[in-house]
Amino acid sequence: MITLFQRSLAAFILLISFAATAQQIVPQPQQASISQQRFTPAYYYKVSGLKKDPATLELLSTIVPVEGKGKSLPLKVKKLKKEEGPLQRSGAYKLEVKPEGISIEAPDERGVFYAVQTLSQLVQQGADGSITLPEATITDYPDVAYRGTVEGFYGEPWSHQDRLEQLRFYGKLKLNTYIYGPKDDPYHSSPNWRKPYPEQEGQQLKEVVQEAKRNKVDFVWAIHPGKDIQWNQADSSAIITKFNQMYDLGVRAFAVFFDDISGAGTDAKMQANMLNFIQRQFINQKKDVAPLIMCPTEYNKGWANKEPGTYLDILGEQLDPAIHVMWTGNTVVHDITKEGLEWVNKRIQRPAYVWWNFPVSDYVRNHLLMGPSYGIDTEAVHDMSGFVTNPMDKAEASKVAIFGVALYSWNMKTYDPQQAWEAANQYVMPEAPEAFRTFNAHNSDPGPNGHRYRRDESVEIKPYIHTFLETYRDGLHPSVAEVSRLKQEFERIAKAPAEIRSKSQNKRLVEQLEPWLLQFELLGKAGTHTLDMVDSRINLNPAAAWANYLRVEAVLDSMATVDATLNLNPYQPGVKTGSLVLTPFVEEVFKITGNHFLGGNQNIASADASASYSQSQRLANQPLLVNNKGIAYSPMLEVAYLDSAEYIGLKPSAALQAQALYFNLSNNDLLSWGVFETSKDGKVWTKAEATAERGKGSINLADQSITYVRFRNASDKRQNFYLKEFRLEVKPA
Ligand code: 14T
Repeated sequence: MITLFQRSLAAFILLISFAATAQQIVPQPQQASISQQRFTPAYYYKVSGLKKDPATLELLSTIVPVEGKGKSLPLKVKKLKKEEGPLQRSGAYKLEVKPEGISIEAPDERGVFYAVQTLSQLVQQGADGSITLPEATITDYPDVAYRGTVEGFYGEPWSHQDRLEQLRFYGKLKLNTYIYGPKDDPYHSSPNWRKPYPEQEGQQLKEVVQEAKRNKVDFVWAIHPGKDIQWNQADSSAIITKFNQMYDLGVRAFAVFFDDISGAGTDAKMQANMLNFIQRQFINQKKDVAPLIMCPTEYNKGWANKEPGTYLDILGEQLDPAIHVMWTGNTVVHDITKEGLEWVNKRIQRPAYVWWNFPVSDYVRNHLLMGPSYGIDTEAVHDMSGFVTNPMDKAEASKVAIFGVALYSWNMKTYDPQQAWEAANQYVMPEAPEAFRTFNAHNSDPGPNGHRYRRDESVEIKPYIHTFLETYRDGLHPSVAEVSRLKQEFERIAKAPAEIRSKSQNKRLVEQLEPWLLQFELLGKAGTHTLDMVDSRINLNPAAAWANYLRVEAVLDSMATVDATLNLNPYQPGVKTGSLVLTPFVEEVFKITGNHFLGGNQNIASADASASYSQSQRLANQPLLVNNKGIAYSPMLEVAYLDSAEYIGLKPSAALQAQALYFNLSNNDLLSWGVFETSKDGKVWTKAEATAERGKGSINLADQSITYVRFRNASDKRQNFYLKEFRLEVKPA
């Protein structure tokens, strides 16, 4: 028999091992044995073998004590002896942590730096500043040689500060590549690719290059000359000259992009000639620059000429084998599959350098892409030479997706998109991980778009939403349990933005999210009111249901205002949140409930409109205002008219009882040509006695249980008036 004590002991042990896994190394090392027990280093560490790399030494000094008097422990850094296999890769390392000392072996400085980054994740600091370490033996190396990002989107390029912070982030996650190619930098592309950067821009790029070096990231400067390139000696020299200028700023890695161009620049032979020329005249001449990278014009299968011997085959045959060729997959924005890569690799005769167009949002600028990095094949390790993601213009917000790419490209076999995303939420916003997770879970799908690229969103809540809607659409009440499950989520949503704003230390991230935080908070409120509304109906409390209906309407109005006034770009202006599941849910439940109160059916676009009752087309199209003052036509500025026998009226459903009609039609002899009438069924009409002063007055309708009210032109000719007020005061039945 298992005693309660045994059970809680088991739970306790489970908790410990969970805590241990929770502080795993990211990205996951290839081989690691890390002890559960921790020790406190007895003395400071005497470092040897790091003289030539002051940046890494400085980093190390922030992790373990490296200065002191008297006894010390050894921390030995050694060049990894001619070892075969993956440990020869740039960034590989062996790290051994023992109470007697620490040893690091690596084939290059990047490997040493990565060992120190791993060490920084092993170390724990007590409140008193003392540190502990676990015994550990780690053998680690990257799966993909080039890993990182390509700042390759259209729109406002990242800021200087954003870039510096990104590079520090990459260093920690063992990403080694940042390709610089913002489409809207005029010195990267036309018109100014031939010109040197102005003093200030050049200076800033120099700083970025320095920060990249400190973090062992290759800063790859890309040129985009294809829009107006001339295939002549002058433009070949212009590229070399520009590359030399960038070399003088410290750049040691280069790329040439031929994407998104038309005309003469798209010629494969000319491109290959030019690139081979750069390879000979520049890359091979400098002894210290990384392999050249090119982005082809036909950079995805959808755009590729499939005829043998065409564009991609020409590059494959003619391009110097040392040059890397980028590839976005089967379409511009697509999952990355092994089969897809095999297809292109055959043609370009080398493993493609993947340019993954996620989480870039330049084609859906009203959305954020905060979901997991999934749809990248974990079997494709041998089919790619590099893997970079094209991020959002919001650098900080892109960290969630980039984190996933770091884990994927370092250790592909163990990559799990969901796990990586959970860890990313923690890593990117440690002060409010749950709120951030909630936000990200409902801000991931780009919405309908030209690339037909969609992402999961609101995955956990989706099944509940579906059963709820199926019931509610049939005019039935969802279960109380269902309502409260959904309400819980919307309450979480309503609270998340305030928590993120108040707790996150990352002000830049919060700033980039802000329009969406605002919208998300409103969505939380709209959803909460929506479920209160349904709850009131389940509890047969129509007055509360109506009050909540009006609250939902008010919040949806605010959401429309946010969407219409923030993030005003000319492409996809506005702010969409929860757009795949939650916002449509709120809107549909609102509409169904509107139909219940106001009449009409779901074929009519807006429930409000279905309450209007008027056969003059112009008046029937006039929008209605529904609020706690009742149901009213929104006032018209221009002259309104009714032809003989035409009418203007309102017909809420039986769920609302008419209390009084308030009218102001601003016509001196209104009652000489027109008549107010009421009806229960829209067939039999009764004249309602009214008095009016200059066309203004009211009619008491309480206790008559009527649903139709109208004002009819009883004369034989057209009559003009002003629609200043036509409002039915209502009460839920
Ligand atoms: F170079 C390519 F690999 C590439 O993806 N180019 C652009 C890229 O800069 C952009 O951020 C991305 C996402 O919008 O798609 C490419 O740009 C396009 C794609 C189109 F389908 C530009 C126009 C298009 F019609």
